[in-house]
This record gives sequence, structure tokens and C-alpha cells, in this order.
Amino acid sequence: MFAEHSANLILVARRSDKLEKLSVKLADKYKVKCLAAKLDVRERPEVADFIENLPDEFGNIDILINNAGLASGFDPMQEADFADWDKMIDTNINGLLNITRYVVPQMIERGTGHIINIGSIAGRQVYPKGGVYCASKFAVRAINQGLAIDLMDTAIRVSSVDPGLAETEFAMVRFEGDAEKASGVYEGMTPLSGMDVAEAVLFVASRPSHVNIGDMLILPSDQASAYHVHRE
Ligand code: 8X3
Repeated sequence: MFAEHSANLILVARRSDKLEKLSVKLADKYKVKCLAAKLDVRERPEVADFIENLPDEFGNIDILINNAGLASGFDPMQEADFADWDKMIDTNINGLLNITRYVVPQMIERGTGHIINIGSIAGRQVYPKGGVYCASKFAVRAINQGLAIDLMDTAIRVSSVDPGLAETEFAMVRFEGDAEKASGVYEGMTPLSGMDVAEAVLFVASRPSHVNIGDMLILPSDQASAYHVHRE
């Protein structure tokens, strides 16, 4: 969606095959410059090296979208797997902090920039068996607020877009590929799509420079809160 609006893109993720294909497709279709790179946001030295050594034509990051994140597992806290907790905390909190910490000083130096964090309804309400995932998204909300305060006297804007139920690979990842459990999450209701969330992010990113959408809760019409979902 950003390519469609003529933004050049730096795309980073762990699955470089998918990323490479997407990058070639977008560059060709929308005539924008795309740089795709395999990067795990959890790996601080790699993040530092990547951001500090970007090719000149990609060196000015105007908009940073912190989207990398996951839920892993769905268990009561007293039974949950430490590995699931580590994955969520390292990606959703530390990964977001790693990238942000390296990109923001460059934005300050250039006097322009916008950080858009992808939060969640889970950063506002805690639901059963989601305690640590929710904690990680509460942290995103706190980081979003803290960064906005610390950057208030700069031209850098800080926003978060907080989706509810969105049908992406989210549930498949949470349930480790168990398709039945994953599709149950969206059963009888119409979830958001990735596109719905992308449209919200684009809206946030395209306000005039004196306007900042501090945070935006975006829910399916069938969802009223983390606990209230209308299912047919
Ligand atoms: C994703 C939304 O409700 O599945 O962050 O936690 S929810």
C-alpha cells in the first residue's frame, strides 16, 4: 500500500524468499525502489549493523513501521512454556526497541520522521491464557507513550495502530500450525484483514505534519472488546 503511494521501501523480515519476491513485485509494479533484507529484529548487533550501513539511497528512513511480533502459545501462566515467553518478549518488546533505538537518532539528526508501532487490543485488555502476549503488547503501548513524550520537542511523530482480531498468519503462529485451532479464532465472525490494518497505518502516516494520531484502536465490527465477539 505504501508502494502504491510512491514510497520507497526497506523490507526486513526473517523469511528472505518471501521478502525478495514481494520486493521485486512491488518495485516492478509501482516503480519504487525496494531493498529487501533478511533480518531478525531480536539480534541487536545485526540490527545495528544493518541500520548503520544502509546504502546511501536508502539511508534516510522517514517512516518506521514496527510490525514484527507474534503470539506464541495459549496456556495458563502457571503451565506456559518459557520458550514461548522468550520468543514474544524478545520479538515484541526487545525487537521493537532494537530497531527504534538505532533509527530514531538518525531521524532526529535529519529533523523528520514518524514511528508507527503495531500494538493490539491485547495491549489494552488482558484475556485468559494470553497474559504474557498481552504483557508484551501493554509494553508496546508504554513504549509508544514514552517515546512520544521523549520526542515531543522534535519533529518526530510516534503513533500506534492497535488491531483486534485480524486474520493473518497470527493464529497459525500462535497455535504452531494447528489449522483447526487457528481457524477457530475467527469462526462465525468477520475478522480484519492485513489490508484493513495497512489502510489504517497509511492514514496515520499521511496526516499533515502538525497532526499526530497518538493511537488508533481498529476492531472488526463483530468485536467490541477483547472479551466481546459476536459470532453467528
Ligand atoms: C491480536 C489481537 O485479540 O488475538 O493482537 O490478541 S488478539
